[in-house]
Amino acid sequence: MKTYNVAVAGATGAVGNEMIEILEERNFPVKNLKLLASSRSVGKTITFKGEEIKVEELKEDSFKGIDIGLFSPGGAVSMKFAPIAAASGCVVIDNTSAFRMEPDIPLVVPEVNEHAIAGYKNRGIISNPNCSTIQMVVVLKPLHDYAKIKRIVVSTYQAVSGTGKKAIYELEQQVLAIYNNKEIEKKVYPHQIAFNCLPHIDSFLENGYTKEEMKMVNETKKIMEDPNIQVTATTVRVPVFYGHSESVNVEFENEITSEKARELLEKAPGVKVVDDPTKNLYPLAIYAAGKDETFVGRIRKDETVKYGLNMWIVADNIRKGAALNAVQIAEVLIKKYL
Ligand code: NAP
Ligand code: 3JN
Repeated sequence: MKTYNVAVAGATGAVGNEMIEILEERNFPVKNLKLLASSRSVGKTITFKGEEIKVEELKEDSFKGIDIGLFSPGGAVSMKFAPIAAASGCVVIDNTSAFRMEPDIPLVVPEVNEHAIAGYKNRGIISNPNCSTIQMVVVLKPLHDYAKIKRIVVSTYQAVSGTGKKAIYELEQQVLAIYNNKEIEKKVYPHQIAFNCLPHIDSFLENGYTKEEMKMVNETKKIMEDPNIQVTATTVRVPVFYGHSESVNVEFENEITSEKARELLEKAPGVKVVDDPTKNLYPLAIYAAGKDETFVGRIRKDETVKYGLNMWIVADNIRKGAALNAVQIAEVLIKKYL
């Protein structure tokens, strides 16, 4: 079997760590694995397939001989290093928002628009969408193909792991401090996150929305290849460690019953329907954590419009929302293109 030299940039982070685990779990044909992070991490080691690999500093010459670069070092770092890596012949799969909306860079969720991967040839870069967008489009694509979506109204309930390792620590520490009657520390979020919900993810824009909300609006249209789908979003951070949940209201051009939607989703790739209210069964973040599928339930008619549905969508934001989706793209890349 052909094997590949793979580099993970951002290897010590929440997403990078998960990418390394998923490469091992899925037995990705790795010849050599190079682990890259900031100068702060030089000297650390990470185990891959029983071997301790030293973390190196991400530098301009890091990509000589590398075939595939899995990037999650933050937007500014990707903006600088992804083109350098691509120029040295490496195909970059980038988890940041740096290139997502560039017209000649594919933005890919394999279950939805796998064919777009061919566009890696343009600039040697493929973008991985935002986690909240990924889990929503995996579920909505089969429904769009059947009944054509007119409008989506989504509210998210996003886990702290979406903000990285420091935010996971902040929630743990705040919970401990509150139980021990101590002052909480706020370093990552502007307000207490323990036992609270913050309607604020990423920075605010002039239109009153946050960047996270506008990522959902714009990325959905690009991935679904339909600029006419109307999307409006409210993104909320909740005190959950892993697993983003979403309340999604969809209005369609054509008729679609909740039974038909359930039938389509039972067959949809990467989707698992968990929808039996008589047994209190619906998707939950605590069960989605560590899983590959995107879970959907509470599928029901929106009784206020002619053709509409409401549903509840949950996925592991670090797996399907980031690392797994990136590795799935790499799998298609080696199978069909490299
Ligand atoms: P994290 O846990 O804070 O990890 C950040 C990683 O980037 C660490 O490995 C860090 O290395 C590295 N890094 C930071 N500055 C660097 C530099 N100047 N040069 C090289 N490496 C550098 O964050 P995360 O949750 O893994 O997220 C990382 C990025 O992935 C985010 O900024 C975002 O763009 C993207 N992301 C995407 C999704 C998605 O929805 N697809 C979800 C989450 C995150 P050190 O440990 O050495 O500091
Ligand atoms: O907050 C979340 O739940 C997901 C966060 C994603 C994220 C965090 C920092 C920077 C992104 C992203 O993927 O859109 C970025 C970014 O690259 O803009």
